[in-house]
Amino acid sequence: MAGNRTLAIIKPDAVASGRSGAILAHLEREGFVVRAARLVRLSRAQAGAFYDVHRGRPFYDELVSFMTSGPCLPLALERDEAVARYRTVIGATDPREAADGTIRRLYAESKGRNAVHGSDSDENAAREIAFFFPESELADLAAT
Ligand code: IDP
Ligand code: MG
Repeated sequence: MAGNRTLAIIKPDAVASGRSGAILAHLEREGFVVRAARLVRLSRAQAGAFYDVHRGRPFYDELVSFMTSGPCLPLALERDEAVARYRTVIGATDPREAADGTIRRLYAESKGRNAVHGSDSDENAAREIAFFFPESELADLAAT
């Protein structure tokens, strides 16, 4: 079904500070179901390719360095209106601008080290999920 999946990444700051469990619990409380998960230490080439849309921006090198600084936890998540609902739950990119109770407000350190990634469209969600997970690794919820 279109529009029901998004790609989340619990970023290296949140994994290193032991917030992965709290963030995952927050997402599950908000109705997201985990279809796939993998702890991964990205190479510079992988992080650069994932964030290729930002290549040339002033924060690009900082972003690639941060995303390769330790393991991160990509998650393929499912619920209705997944992209829009997830963006609401995580809040604005800069935690100082994120609404009270959002994941970035609760757990992010700064605009760069901001705890979580989220897809920004259904098209990018499909591309980003495929970047980390072959379709065959997405758990079939109907079979559980
Ligand atoms: P998003 O993660 O809310 O979609 P984007 O604008 O797509 O935000 O930026 C991607 C990531 O790049 C952000 O989550 C953040 O980690 C980093 N980033 C964006 N803008 C800045 C900045 O001004 N300074 C440092 N890092 C930034
Ligand atoms: Mg973005």
